[in-house]
Formats: sequence, C-alpha cells, structure tokens
Amino acid sequence: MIIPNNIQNIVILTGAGISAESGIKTFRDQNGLWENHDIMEVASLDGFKKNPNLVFDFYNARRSQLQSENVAPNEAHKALATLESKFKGTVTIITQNVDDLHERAGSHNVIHMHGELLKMHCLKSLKVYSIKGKLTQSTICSCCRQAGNLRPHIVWFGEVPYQIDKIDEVLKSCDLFISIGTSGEVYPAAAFVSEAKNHGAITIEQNITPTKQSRQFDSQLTGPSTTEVPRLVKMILNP
Ligand code: BV8
Repeated sequence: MIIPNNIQNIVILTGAGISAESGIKTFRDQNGLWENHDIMEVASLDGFKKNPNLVFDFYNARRSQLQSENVAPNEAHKALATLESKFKGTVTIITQNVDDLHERAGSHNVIHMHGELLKMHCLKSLKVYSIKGKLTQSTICSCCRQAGNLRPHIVWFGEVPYQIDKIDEVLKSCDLFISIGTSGEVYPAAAFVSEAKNHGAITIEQNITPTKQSRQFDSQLTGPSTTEVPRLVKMILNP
C-alpha cells in the first residue's frame, strides 16, 4: 500500500469494530448487542416511546460496562491519537461509536455522529448534560426541574445524525479516507466512502474481514485493528 507524502487532510470513520478488542460488543457480530433486543425496540424513537424503561435499561447497561475497569482504549485508539498529535495536516475522526474511548486515548478532533453514552438531553430545551450513572424516567433535569423530560443523547434509527454539515465539509476536503471496524450497514455513514472518493480522496478499509463495501475502497488492511491501525499510522507518519 502506497501512502503519498503530500496528504493534508485525513478523515477516519470508526465503527464498533475498533472498540471490540476493548471488550465492547459490536452490533452485528455473532454475539452482538442487538441479539438480545430487536433493533427498533431499543434504537428508535418509537421504541423509546413504547417502552422507555427497556431503552433506559439498554443504555444504562452499556454506560456502566463502558465505565468498568476492564474497558479501556486499545492500541488502535491510541495509534489514532498519536496520528492526530504528530501528523502535520488535519486528522478528523467521525465515529459511529457512542463510547468515549477515542477521547480517553487522547484524540480531540472527534465527531460523535450517533451520539454519546455519557450524555443525555432534555426533550424540551434540547440542552445536553453529562451522565455517568443510571438515567431513568424519574431523573430530574436541571432546566425543567421535573422528571420525565430526559433521553439518552443517542441518534436512533430514523433520526438525523449529529454534525452532518461538519461531516459533509470535512469529506469534501479530505485526501485520505480511512474506514476502521465498520460493517458499512448503516447510512449515511456507509455512504461516506463514495463522497470522499468523489472529491478525489484515497480510500482504505481496515476490518477484520472484508465487508459488502470493500470493493469501493482503493485498498484493504485486513486483520484486528489493534495490529493493523498502529501499522497504518506508522506508514502515514513515515511515508
Ligand atoms: C438517517 C445508536 C436521515 C447508537 C445506531 C435503506 C437504505 C439506506 C438507508 C436506510 C434504509 N432504511 C433506513 C435507512 C436509514 C437508516 C439505516 O441506515 N438503516 C440500515 C439498518 C439500513 N439510518 C438511519 O436511520 C440514520 N438516520 O438516515 O437520517 C438523514 C440522513 C442524513 C441527513 C439527513 C437525514 C440514523 C442511523 C443511526 C442509528 N443508530 N446506533 C447506539 O446505540 O450505539 S446505529 C448502530 O450501527 C451503531 O451506531 C453502530 O455504530 C452502527 C454501525 O454499526 P458498526 O459500527 O459498523 O458495527 P457492526 O457491528 O455493524 O460492524 C462491526 C464491524 O467491525 C464488522 O464489520 C466487523 O467485521 C468489524 N470488526 C469486529 N472486530 C474487529 C473488527 N474490525 C477490526 N478489528 C476488530 N477486532
């Protein structure tokens, strides 16, 4: 794989696969999260309206797992943080993940297009708050001073992803697009590779296995992200 030495702007799309080796289950691998729940029951606004307690429990369980001592950023998260700090141009991470492992590894320029487990927002004021513990129907928000107005700060199916304008902007100016650990099943994230290509970017897919999107990429780096991403970062920093 050849990485030209005149790359200026790198955009990296990450999915659940980059956090798999940190002990966070992916969505669609055989023992993925969705198995225990119908997607639309726990990751759609209708599902939330129908059974808010099920959805609160689903996200409370993931929030508590994320903060357990055996979940930490892995070598892939750390390599991306090194890339951001050492690369002479810009590095933007667009993540579909709702964990905070990129930030805990030291990355700063991170767009959480599907939201964040450690945040909630008020349905009335749309104000966003941090949360580490359980969110329930009786959690009182500090803007309305009443219970029942808070929801997880998560983008569910049928909802518009966050910062979509900023994402369009960075895809327009990127000259290297790297996808890491995503099945390419969910839109609009699955369409980012073609947007980047249309603007002349070189595209690389890093995954433990080929995906239905693989042929859209100029090259593949197949293997676990904890070994392949540090290797890729070294190639980029020492072309
Ligand atoms: C929208 C909530 C309009 C957060 C999630 C028909 C066609 C096209 C689109 C649609 C359609 N019907 C409906 C749609 C739209 C829909 C959609 O895409 N549906 C799919 C199912 C077809 N999308 C939406 O509704 C989105 N909104 O479209 O709004 C719009 C759009 C733009 C502008 C204006 C308006 C909203 C989608 C967000 C849904 N929320 N989750 C949460 O609970 O976590 S999606 C959920 O899937 C997660 O966010 C997750 O990140 C995401 C994607 O999954 P992946 O990250 O890829 O994870 P997955 O398990 O699938 O794959 C893991 C990969 O890792 C695998 O490939 C595996 O091989 C690899 N791997 C495993 N281990 C490793 C590894 N790789 C490397 N190393 C390892 N060790």
